[in-house]
Amino acid sequence: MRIILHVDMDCFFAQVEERANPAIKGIPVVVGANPKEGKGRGVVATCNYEARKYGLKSAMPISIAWTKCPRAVYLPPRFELYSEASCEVMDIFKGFADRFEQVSIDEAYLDVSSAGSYEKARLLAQEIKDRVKAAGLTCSVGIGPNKLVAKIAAGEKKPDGLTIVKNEEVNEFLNPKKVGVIYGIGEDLAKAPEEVVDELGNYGRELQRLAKGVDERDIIEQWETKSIGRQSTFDKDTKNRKQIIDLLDGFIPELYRDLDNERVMFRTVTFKVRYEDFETHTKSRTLPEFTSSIKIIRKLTTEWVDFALEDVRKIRLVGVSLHNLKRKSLNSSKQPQKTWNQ
Ligand code: TTP
Ligand code: MG
Repeated sequence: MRIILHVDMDCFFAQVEERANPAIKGIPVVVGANPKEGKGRGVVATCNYEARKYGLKSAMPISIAWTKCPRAVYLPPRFELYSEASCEVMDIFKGFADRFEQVSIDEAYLDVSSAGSYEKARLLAQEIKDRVKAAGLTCSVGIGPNKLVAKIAAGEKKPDGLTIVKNEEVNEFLNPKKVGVIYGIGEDLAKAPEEVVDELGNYGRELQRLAKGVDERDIIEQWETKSIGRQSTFDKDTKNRKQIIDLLDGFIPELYRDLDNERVMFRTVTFKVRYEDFETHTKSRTLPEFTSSIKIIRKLTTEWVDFALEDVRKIRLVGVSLHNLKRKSLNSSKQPQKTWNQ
């Protein structure tokens, strides 16, 4: 049996701001453009549930938000902070999934089929919610037989919700939903006669299946960086120490750039050497702490080159790779936030 879980963080940017500054918890918080006392252009990115009571919502012009709720705290977005919090919660979700697909900064699908039953999946969802809460945030979870149903279920009770729709409950759950909830389709199409659907071609048939809650779309797992490395073969086998060290030194800026692009630190450095007869050896060192220091790479590889040169054979190839990677914390919560109000 296929069981899909969809998690969506509640009022994401706003609650990350609340976590960074608990003093604004409980009062309306709006993240978005500068309201300039009602003259501001631009829109609301999101707002917390207190602000939603005043009719504020994502994408609303900030000037309208201001007329509806001038006493809210208006904050400029701090994307680094949200992206850091996103990594934090995605790491939690991943730990519970057979397969995992992040769909936006604050939502993900988890294939939890191996739980075996909806009861077990509920326990899993509760555990996810507890872990997220321990990190100071809340999320809403939907569980269903496919992505579509799980996603709609996650939106059913917000904030801090948990909704389960089993196979046999799908029709009952989807039928009363307004056209629009099911990606702009719905009841009408679910009941449309064959000929009408045929008129629409393959896309129409796919839409009708979705409208009936039938969704076979798979979880698409992202490729994850497991290691970063470079290796190169010499034009001619060599025992020249300088030539070998120069080649390895040439890798260092590239490794550094990869670490930076992936925003990761490493703990294990591996050196690879292949001799002229193709015999290949590797040596690894795991450091006491994660680091992004490239100095340590140079120090270790130099040591290993000297060791490799003790062998009588010439060297054909050398490589260095970094494993045991961990996402870097940006520490952006330490940067002070200013409100638009001040
Ligand atoms: P959503 O998950 O759509 O909204 P949300 O998390 O703020 O609120 P909900 O509790 O209803 O899930 O979007 C996630 C984040 O994406 C949101 O916090 C801010 C950003 N966003 C925008 O910047 N503009 C938009 O129009 C929307 C919809 C979201
Ligand atoms: Mg959300």
